[in-house]
Amino acid sequence: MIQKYKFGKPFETEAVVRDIPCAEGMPKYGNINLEKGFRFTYEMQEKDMVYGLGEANRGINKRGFVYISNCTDDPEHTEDKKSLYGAHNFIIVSGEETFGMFVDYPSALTFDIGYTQQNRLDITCEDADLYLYIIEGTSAYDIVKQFRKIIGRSYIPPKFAFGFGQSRWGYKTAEDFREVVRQYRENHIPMDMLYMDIDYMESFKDFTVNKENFPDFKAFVDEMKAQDIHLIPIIDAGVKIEDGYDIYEEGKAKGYFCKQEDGKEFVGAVWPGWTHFPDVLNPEAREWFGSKYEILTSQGIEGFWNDMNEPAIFYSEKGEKELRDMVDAYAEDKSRGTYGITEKLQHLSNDPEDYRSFYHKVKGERVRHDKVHNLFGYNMTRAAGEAFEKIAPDKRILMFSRASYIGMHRYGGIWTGDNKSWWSHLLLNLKMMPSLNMCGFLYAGADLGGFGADATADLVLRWTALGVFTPLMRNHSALGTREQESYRFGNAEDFRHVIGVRYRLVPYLYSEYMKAALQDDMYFKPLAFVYPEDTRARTVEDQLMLGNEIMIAPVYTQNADGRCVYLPEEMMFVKFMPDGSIHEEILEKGHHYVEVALNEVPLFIRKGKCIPVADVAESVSRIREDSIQYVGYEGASYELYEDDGVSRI
Ligand code: MIG
Repeated sequence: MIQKYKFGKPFETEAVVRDIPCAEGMPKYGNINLEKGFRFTYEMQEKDMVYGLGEANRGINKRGFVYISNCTDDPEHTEDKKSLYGAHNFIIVSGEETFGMFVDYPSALTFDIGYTQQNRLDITCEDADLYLYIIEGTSAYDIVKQFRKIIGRSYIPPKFAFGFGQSRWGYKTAEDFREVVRQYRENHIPMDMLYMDIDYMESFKDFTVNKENFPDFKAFVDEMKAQDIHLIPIIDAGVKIEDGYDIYEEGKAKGYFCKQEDGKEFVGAVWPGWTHFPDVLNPEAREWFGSKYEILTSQGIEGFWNDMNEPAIFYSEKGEKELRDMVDAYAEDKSRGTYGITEKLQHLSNDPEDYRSFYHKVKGERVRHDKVHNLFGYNMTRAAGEAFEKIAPDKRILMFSRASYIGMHRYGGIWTGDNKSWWSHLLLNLKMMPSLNMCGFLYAGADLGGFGADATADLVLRWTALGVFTPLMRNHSALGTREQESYRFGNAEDFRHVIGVRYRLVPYLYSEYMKAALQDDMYFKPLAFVYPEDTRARTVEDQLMLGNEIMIAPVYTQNADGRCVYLPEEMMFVKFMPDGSIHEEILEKGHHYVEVALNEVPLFIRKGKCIPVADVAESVSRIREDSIQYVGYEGASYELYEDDGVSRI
C-alpha cells in the first residue's frame, strides 16, 4: 500500500515512474509541521530499526546519527561526515510499526535519526515543496520491493562488467595502459576492464582523446578488445571554456550551459580550468550532452564512468576574486594577519553560495541550482543513458556515476567515491551495499584497496576478496598514492587466485543480479530481511545475504586469521583454497569462529541450496559453461539465469 502526499509546489524529479494519485489529509505516521519549511517527526520505539538512505555513512541500521542528503565531493569519508555523493531519501522504520518513506525533494534534506534525541526521527528541509510517499507492508523487505516497483527497473550492465577492472588515476599514455594489461595477462590474473581516468583526455576536455598519447585511438580500443579488455573512459561534468573546442562552442551557441542571474554562463574551475556546466535538467540540453558520448562509442568504447557531477566546483570566478582581494589587502597591510585567507581557502570549493548563483531551465522556467542540487549527477547519467538507447539500441553500455539521486538507478550504477586505504572503509563498503540495493542501485562497488592513502598488500587482498561479491569489482587509487595493482606486492599468485574465484562465481553472481534486477528485488540483503524472527540476526551488520543462496562474511580486520560469524540456520561453509580446491563443511546454526587465510575466499551456502561454480577463466567471455559444477547441499537444484549478456532486455 503506497500513499502519496503533495506539499506545496514540488519539483518533478521523475524519480518515481508509476502514476499514483495524491491522497488527501496527512499521513497516519508521525507529525508534519509546515511552519518553518517541512518537518516530519516520529517517535521511535526503543527497538525500532531504521533502514535505507543508500549511499550514506555508518551502519545498516541508520539509527543514532544524522544524515544530510546533499551531493558533496568530499574525499574524507570519516565517521563524522553527514553527506557523501548520493542523495537517496528512502528510509524504512521497522519495529512496533513498520513503514517506508520516500521524500522526493531535490535539495538538502536532513534525516536526524535519533541523533538529537535518541527516540526521535526528524526529517527536515527548507522548503515545504515535496512529495512524500508512505509505504505500508508486511515487513521491511516487502516495503523495499513495493518501493522498487514504483521507481522503475534497475540498470542492467553488459555481462563483461561482472569481470574485474583495474583503474588508477595517472595512467596516461597507450603504453601505460598496455603495460597494465601485459602484467595482468602475463601473471594470469583475470581482467575485463581497464579504466581511463582524466589523463586520457586532451587538457581534460570531455569527449576528446589526447592525440599524442593515442595516435590512433580506435585502433587502440580494438587492440585492447583483441585481448578481451574493455576500455572505460571517465567523463567529467564541467566543459572546458576554450575557443575552438566544439563542445564548448556548440553548448554556448545553443544556450545549453547553466546561467547566472544576469544571463551569462556560470563559470566554475574544475580540472580543465574554467568550465561551464551543461544544463542536464533541461531535456534539450540533456539530449545534446548525451549525444556526445557517441564520439567515443563510435570508436568502439562500451562503457563510461561519470565523475565530478555533484557538481564539484574547486572555486568560482567570484570566489577567486574574493581570495585575490584578500591576498592583495594582506600584501598592503600585513598587520591584518592571514587568518581570513586560510578560512577563505578552506571554503573555496563546493561553496553553497556558488550553488545559489546559477540556474537551470526546466519547462521554460528558471530554477536556482541549490533548489535541485541533488539532481545533477542523476541527470548527467540520464543524459548518457537516454542517448545510449539511440546510439546503441541493440546493446548494453556500462555506466556508473559518482553523484546520484533515486531515479538514476534506471540509467546506471554507482561507485562510492574517494574512500581511503583504511580497514574501516572495507567494512563501510560492505555495510553500504544493502542500503544501496534498497534504493534501486544494484550495480555498485567501492574502490577496492582504497582510493586515497597508501595501501598495503593485506588490505588490498582482503578488500579484493570482498570485491569478489560486489557487482562492480574495481581496484582504483589516487594519483600520488602507493601503486596497488594486483601485481605490485610480490604476491601476484594470491591475487590471481582471489580474482579467479570471482570468475568462477560469475555464473552465479550474474544470474542473481539479473533475477534481482528483473524482479525489482535485492541482490544484497541484511540478514534481518531473510531471518526476521531471529533477534540475533537483526543486529548483524558485517555479514550479508547475497541472492537467494549464499551469505558472505568477509574478513575486514588487520592481522586476522579468520573471524566470528553468526549463522541464523545451518549452513555449508565453503572456502576457495589457493590450490583450486573447495573446502566444504557443514556448520550448525549459531556462533562460530572460521579460519580464513589471506589468500582464501569464504562464503556460506544456505541449508538445502547449491550454487553454480565454473572453472577459472581470464575474462568473462572465456568462462566455459560446460565447466559449471554445483557446490552445496546434495539434492539441491538451482535455476540458472542465462542470456547473451549484451542485448538489451
Ligand atoms: O578531483 O579524475 O572520485 O575516482 O580518480 C578528483 C580524478 C577527481 C575523483 C574521482 C576519482 C578520480 C579523480 N576524480
